[in-house]
Amino acid sequence: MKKILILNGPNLNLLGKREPEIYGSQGFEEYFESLKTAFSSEVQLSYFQSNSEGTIIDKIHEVGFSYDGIVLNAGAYTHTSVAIADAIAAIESPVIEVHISNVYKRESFRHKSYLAQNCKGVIAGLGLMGYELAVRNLLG
Ligand code: CA2
Repeated sequence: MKKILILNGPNLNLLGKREPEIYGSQGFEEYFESLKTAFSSEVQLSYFQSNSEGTIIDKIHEVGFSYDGIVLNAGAYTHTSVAIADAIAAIESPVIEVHISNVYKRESFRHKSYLAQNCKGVIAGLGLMGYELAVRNLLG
């Protein structure tokens, strides 16, 4: 069975609790359970969230040579982290960058991604559905 990791970065543990007008009202754990059920016959989905840059990098290294893909929402580290960009470049698994909000409709500092050039693709602004679309793409 194929294996895909969904990896969320800083503050995404607050989903559903704050700023519902930007990020929606559903918590990620609840959404992840429905995703896991929907894909249960096709892929082993796992989920990890961290607020720390180093922990996110460790997780990328841990799965990046054995998993069939990573769906990564690195949160604000997207716009700042050369270290996460380097980690993505160093692994073999394809990575799809996902953003819940349309970062291009927001502040200009959110328009820059250090990660995108090392990713298979980028999805932004489609809400939580972006994670499902990314998983579908990684399954081929
Ligand atoms: O749109 C996205 O998915 C973002 O990656 C979310 C990040 C933001 O820094 C990026 O520019 C775009 C922030 C995540 C914060 O999540 C919250 C969720 C609920 C309440 C407060 C923050």
